[in-house]
This record gives sequence, structure tokens and C-alpha cells, in this order.
Amino acid sequence: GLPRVQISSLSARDGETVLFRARVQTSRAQGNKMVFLNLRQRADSVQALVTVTPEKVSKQMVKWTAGLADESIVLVQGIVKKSPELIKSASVGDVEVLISQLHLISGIEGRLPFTLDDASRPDTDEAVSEADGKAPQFSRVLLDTRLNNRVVDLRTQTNQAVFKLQSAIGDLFRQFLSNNGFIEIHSPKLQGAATESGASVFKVSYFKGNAFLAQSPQLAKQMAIAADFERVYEIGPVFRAEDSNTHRHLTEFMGLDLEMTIEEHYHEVMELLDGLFLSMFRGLKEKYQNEIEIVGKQFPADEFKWREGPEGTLKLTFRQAIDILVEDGVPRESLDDINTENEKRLGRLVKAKYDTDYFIIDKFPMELRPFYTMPDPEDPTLSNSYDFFMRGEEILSGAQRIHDPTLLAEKMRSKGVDPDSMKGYIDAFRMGCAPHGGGGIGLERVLMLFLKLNNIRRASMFPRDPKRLEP
Ligand code: ATP
Ligand code: AMO
Repeated sequence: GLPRVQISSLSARDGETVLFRARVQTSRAQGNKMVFLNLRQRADSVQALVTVTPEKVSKQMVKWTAGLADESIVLVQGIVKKSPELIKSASVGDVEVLISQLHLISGIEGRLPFTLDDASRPDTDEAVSEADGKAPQFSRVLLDTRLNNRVVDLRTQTNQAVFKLQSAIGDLFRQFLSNNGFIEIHSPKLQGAATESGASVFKVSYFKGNAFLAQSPQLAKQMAIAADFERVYEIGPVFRAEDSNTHRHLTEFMGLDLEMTIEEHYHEVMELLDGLFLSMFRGLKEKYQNEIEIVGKQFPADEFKWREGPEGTLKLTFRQAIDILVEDGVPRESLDDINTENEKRLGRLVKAKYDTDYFIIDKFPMELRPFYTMPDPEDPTLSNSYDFFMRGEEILSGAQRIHDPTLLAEKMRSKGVDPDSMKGYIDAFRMGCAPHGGGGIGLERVLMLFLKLNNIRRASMFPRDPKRLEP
């Protein structure tokens, strides 16, 4: 039979008879002798016609075609014809297909919850975002409705691009680390104890006892360093039992984690992480401009900005960050930690002053960081730790780690963690371990903030939050 073709190739096939499978995006009957179809493959679409012809197409076929439900999948055969005028509703708008045969491959049961056209407009939840004066044309479809019917929502051009970009971030992360001597590891997600904080761990039954879902590959990646792997990374699920119903918390997210040995200074890790982010930003901008623009039509955003060249990425100490906020009028007493609101405020202040959406803060107070964080040797109330930010929101957290087992056990106790519950982990340091540090990135946060999607659920194909375990 005929080879099957892609809709995207049709412009180059004027006059050919082609066969392809596609979804019916829309159908529109004109009288009882002709039907216009808009046929779609992922982000590409073309106009097709079914017209009564004496030898091939009967009136019944036209009638049947007119009754096809939107989003049905059909196999069509037809001739490609240059179209006299550009068809604006189709992405391949310079040709149309005159259909001679059409088979239904998969139909629709009942009615779709919303049309793709509706799903392609910003939902009303968007009204909460900074609508910069312009009134977008809101759709009636709320985010919740989209997520309940995610399969249909994911078919929009926007979402096809969003998840292509999500995949690209993973690719760029892997490429950069692989080029820099890292190997990929796979650590267990079933754990005997909590690693980050006891409050945010999911307990699951495990035969006659209990197990915990990993809140981070923290212990395993450090133990890989104790085992002399020197530079390791992992892309894997991270589970957090946080009852945080916010725009940026999920109960399961994809962690991009890495850990490496340090020769002299924890800044070696910061530099590497910075190089990693810059290579991801550049890679996205250079290779995925088309996808970024497509998403921008549904989620308008000012272009993501970072600093290049000799001055490099802006780095502030925690103290400097606090000073910037105090200077802007935030009472110093309220700034033991930087909460989400102040984080965003700082992001805006930094953007105004330094023209960047990306920066680093280091030297956090020790008391704000997890037990495995290395104190600053010059001031033990501070720590050799850092957070990275995009558009004023945290996307990475990391630090140099304590590799001395005695100090580690002491810090555990002071944070209310029982060292006996992590014996295998502390033992790793009793058997000798090089100085090391690393960081963990939330994939969905990076995607959300790069594209300014305003809600992390849009950056997750099937998001999990305290109120959602389905679909
Ligand atoms: P990370 O970004 O490191 O995962 P986080 O954002 O959860 O951490 P926290 O210090 O626990 O870090 O919380 C930071 C902010 O997140 C808080 O200031 C608060 O605004 C918001 N937040 C956390 N939990 C909740 C919650 N249950 N409800 C509403 N907001 C929350
Ligand atoms: P932390 O707990 O800060 O650090 O997590 C690292 C990064 O993961 C993302 N993230 C989240 N994304 C979505 N939903 C959540 N509930 C959520 N919580 C965190 C953020 C955050 O910056 N073990 C350390 C990392 C390390 O030191 O290497 C850790 O897990 O982008």
C-alpha cells in the first residue's frame, strides 16, 4: 500500500496521493455535498475536504463524515492540492487534502469535557497572575477541569511544547554532567528512615513493618561519594508529604540531583552548578525557541534573562540578600528566614537592579539548613550552603556536606534525628569519605519558572498534590 506520511511533510507533496492517520480537530459541513475537516497530528494540522464525486465519494460518506466527533482518530487517503489562499486555521496552510477514503480508527464515547480550542486559551485561574494591563481572552476551562481530563488538555499545541521542553531540560542536564565526568546512579525510593524532615515523609506498609518513600536521594548520593564514584547524578522521583497547597509544591516531583567531591572549596560545586544552569538556559534558547514561542501565546511571559560574560551570574550572601530587603523597607526582625513573599520581592529588586532572573544566594544560617550541611569554618552559625533562584523562586538547594561522622551525629541529634536510624549512612563516613557537596533541583519548578506557567501543576504531566492522586 501507500507509505504513511506526516502532515508536516504535505507542503512538499503537491499532487501526490497520500495516506496518513490524524485526529479530527474540527469538522464543518457545507450543504450536504461537502465537509471540511481540520486534521491534526500533534502540533501540525491541515485542512481536508470530503466532496461528493460520481465515482468515489457518495452522499452517505459525506453525511457520515459530517457526523464524526471532534478528536476522533481517522485514517485518510487523498490527493494533496496547493490551496489558492493560505488556510489560517491550519499549521500546514498552503495545501489541502482532497479525501477519497476515510476510516474511523478510534471514536469518542460520549462528549469531550472541553474543546481543544477552549483548552488553548489561558484558564481563568490565570486571573490571579500579574495580568500586565492586557486582558487575555480567558477560557471557561479551569485548571482543575483540565487536570481532571488531562489527556485532552495535553493535546494542545502549548502542552505538546511544554513537555517537549521538560524532556529537553532532562537531556541538557544529562549532557552537561556526562560531559563533565559524572555518572548516573539510581537510588532506592523505599527507605528505612526520613532524610529531610520527619514531618514530610510518606509512610507505606512494608510486609510486617513500615517503610518510607525517599524525600531525596541525599543519603545514597553521598554514600556513592564515600564509595569513590567522585561525581554522580540522578534523575528520579522525590516524595514529600507536605500539606502545601501552593502554586509551587507537589507531593511527588522529579528531582535532578548531583553530588561531587571537593578539592579545596565548596565554591567548586557552586561553579559547576552555575555552569550547568547556564548550559541549560542556553540550550533551551538556542534549540527550542519555537516551543518557547508557542507556550508564550497561551502563557505570556517576559523573556527569561540571565547574565553572560565576564561579570557572570549574580552571587549574594544571605546577609547581602537580607540587606537588600531591609533597604526596601522589610523589618529586619521578620527576616530570620526568607519566606516565599520576601523571596519574590527579592527577585523583583534584583531584577530591577541587576537585570537578571537568575541568581545565587550562599552562606545561609546553619539553623535553617538540614543536618548534613557543613558549617562555615570561619563562623559556625553560618553554613557552606546555597540556593539558586529563577524569577525570585528557589529552584535548587545544596551545600557542602559534613564528612566527619562525629560532627554529623552531633548535628543529627541537634535537629532531632536519631543517628541510629541512619547507621549505614554514618558508617559510610566512618570508613573514610572525601570532602564533597552537591545540590538538588526541582525539574517542574525550573520548567514552570522558565516559561512563567505560574502553577507547578502545569509543568507536571500528571501532577500529585495533597488533593490530587488522579488521573
Ligand atoms: P523548598 O522550596 O526548599 O522545597 P519550601 O518552599 O517548602 O522549600 P519552606 O521554608 O518549608 O520551604 O516554605 C517556604 C514557603 O512555602 C513558606 O514561606 C510558605 O509561604 C510556603 N508554604 C510552605 N508550606 C505551606 C503551606 N502548608 N501552606 C501554604 N504555604 C506554604
Ligand atoms: P530541597 O528540599 O530544597 O533540598 O529540594 C531541592 C529542590 O527540589 C524542589 N522542591 C520541590 N518541587 C516541587 N514540589 C515540592 N514539594 C518541592 N520541594 C522541593 C525545589 C528545591 O530547590 N537534599 C536536598 C538537596 C541537596 O542538598 O542536594 C534537598 O532535597 O526546586
